[in-house]
Amino acid sequence: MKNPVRRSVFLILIGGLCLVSMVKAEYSFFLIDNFESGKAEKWYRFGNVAMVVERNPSLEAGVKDTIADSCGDYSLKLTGQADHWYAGGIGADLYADASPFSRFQMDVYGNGARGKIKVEVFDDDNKNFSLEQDPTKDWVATKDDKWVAEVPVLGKGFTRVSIPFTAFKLENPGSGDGIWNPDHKDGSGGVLKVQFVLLTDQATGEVGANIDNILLTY
Ligand SMILES: [Ca+2]
Ligand SMILES: [Ca+2]
Ligand SMILES: [Ca+2]
Repeated sequence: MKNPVRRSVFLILIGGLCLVSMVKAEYSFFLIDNFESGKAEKWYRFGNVAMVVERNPSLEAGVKDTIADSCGDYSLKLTGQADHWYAGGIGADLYADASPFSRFQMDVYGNGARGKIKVEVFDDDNKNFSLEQDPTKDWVATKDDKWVAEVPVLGKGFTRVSIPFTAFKLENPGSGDGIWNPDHKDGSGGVLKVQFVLLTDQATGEVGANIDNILLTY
């Protein structure tokens, strides 16, 4: 591109496109829940886990940082009693077209009882907006892919956890197509649901955490 005028017009165009995409990326996300409604209506519970929306614990801990500020007034408190490292968990139906996004993000506040949160997402492979599970085999997903990633529960204060979709591992090979395809193509329900399972570091014991700002983003 020898002509300097054409070259600068080209560069301005490219710069403008970058700016537009940056602005779009910064403000575009799919919010699953930030609990500012004060309710946890969209969440179901399973196993030995209790949940309650409570005032942001950072306010009580006197922690002041940008992540804590972005958590607003409310977050969801999860507590569980584990048996064989497993306490139970919560989940929400999404039916989301997550194809514009590349990562899962949430804020986690540890309460001192150490453990892990296993994040589970399911993409619809037999295109029926439904998750088929086998109740006789620990509710394993039989037709759709189940993708999992583990998040450590750290000490007090909110930690922002951002997991690229590429870091999720397939837990039920042979059930779905084994491909991360979270779109709505051909009548697929996309990402059917997200679940959080509480796990402890010891075989038995308490585990708990607050979670907030759960979303899909770029
Ligand atoms: Ca919040
Ligand atoms: Ca299905
Ligand atoms: Ca799939």
